[in-house]
Amino acid sequence: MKKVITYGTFDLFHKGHLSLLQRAKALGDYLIVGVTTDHFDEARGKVNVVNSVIERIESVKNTGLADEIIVEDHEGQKIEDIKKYGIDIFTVGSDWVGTFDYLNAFCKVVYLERTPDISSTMLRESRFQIVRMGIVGTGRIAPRFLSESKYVSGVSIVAAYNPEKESGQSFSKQYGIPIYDAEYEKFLDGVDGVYIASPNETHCEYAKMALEKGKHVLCEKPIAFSRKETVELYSLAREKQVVLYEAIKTAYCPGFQQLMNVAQSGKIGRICDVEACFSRLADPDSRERTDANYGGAFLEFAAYNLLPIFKLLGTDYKEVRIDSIYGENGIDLYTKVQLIYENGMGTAKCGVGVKSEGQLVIAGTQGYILAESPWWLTRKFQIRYEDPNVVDSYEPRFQGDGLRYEISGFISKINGVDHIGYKLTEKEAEAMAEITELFMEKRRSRKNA
Ligand code: C2G
Repeated sequence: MKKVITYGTFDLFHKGHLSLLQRAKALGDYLIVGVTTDHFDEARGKVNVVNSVIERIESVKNTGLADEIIVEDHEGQKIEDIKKYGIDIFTVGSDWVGTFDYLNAFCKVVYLERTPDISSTMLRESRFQIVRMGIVGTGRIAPRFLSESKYVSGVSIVAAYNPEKESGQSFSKQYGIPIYDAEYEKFLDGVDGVYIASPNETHCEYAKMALEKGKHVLCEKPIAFSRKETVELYSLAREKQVVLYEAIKTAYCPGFQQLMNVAQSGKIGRICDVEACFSRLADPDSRERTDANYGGAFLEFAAYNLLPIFKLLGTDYKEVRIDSIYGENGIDLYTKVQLIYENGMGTAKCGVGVKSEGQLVIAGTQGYILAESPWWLTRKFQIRYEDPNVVDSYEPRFQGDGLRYEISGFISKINGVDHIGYKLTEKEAEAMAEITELFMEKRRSRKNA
């Protein structure tokens, strides 16, 4: 009996998939189809699959062509499967020519001609209209946003806005963005949504104006400096039926979600303490080190550090204490936020002029999780126990610089694929704004004293 194996995502199952399975089946007597898990797809950079793994398996099953269906959830599995199932032929579409030649050492590799003019990407784009996005602010992160958005289907960057004509124009030219505007209202008319990456103090106003015009908003942190403004922005978004997302990229990284899930799985017992630190010694002439009103360590890093605390201990803290070490110019070089809960505690340490170990430690009654720097991208983490010889290591894959996950989350929410926006909830964003407000008040009153 000749055994054939093939793999795929099979999202929005189409005639290209069907034809491939028919020809794969005809290559032998027994066909095994490996359907990728969501996690594996995310790990290999396919970030906006529409159908769930159950639905995708169902589509393959409905063809009646597969004698056996398995799931593919990690790299290296293909070799394992070939050995395990005694496979004679591995086959896949011609878009992969060359990639799987290494499997020739284990079985025969056949690339089947890909069906022209049909793909899941095309279907996703026709089913969901392409979201035309505009970039507000053309500074440091804008180019990263542009290059990362290329990995997300269903989004196109069509316009840029910057009140400073010269830098905005040269940015648009350099990156081939069709429309440039120095007038915000006009700029908004040409887009479905905006990515706000302008200076911190302008976020709230730009977001508000965009929401009022019924535009989706992905806004860099902090979205606003007070709880009230944040609540207002979210309720405006709800009223206008558009999506408002705060761009805290860690929240959308697949590894970070896995870390949160592992932490809550009971493996370390009850979670008692969450300690997160993120510091980067910024250039003394940079905005972070010189802008006494809107620069400093807290505004730069607190959102990342508070995220795991809120996710694991909730937003109903009992007490909060914020302490800073200030530079001569009044910016906070280092800020520590301590949150006390009924049954736990959290610490967030942020630095732009003080360096410390950038790690996330989650302490529980049975053990602890250690995610080393850069934990905010979460490429790896470990569970450690009393017995130092027992260590569980995790290495979630991570592509690019993480922005693609955030962009994809935003687009999925617009398309109604992610209904709840659980990766960063409104409640969490509001709790962050509450702490931000306290911090800003403290810094202001110190300045005035
Ligand atoms: N396919 C095809 N014609 C198309 C589209 C897809 O023949 N017009 C084939 C692909 O080449 C692949 C299969 O259908 O063999 C499934 O395609 P996808 O769902 O896009 O999965 P893919 O990302 O190609 O995964 O481990 C997974 C494998 O590497 C393949």
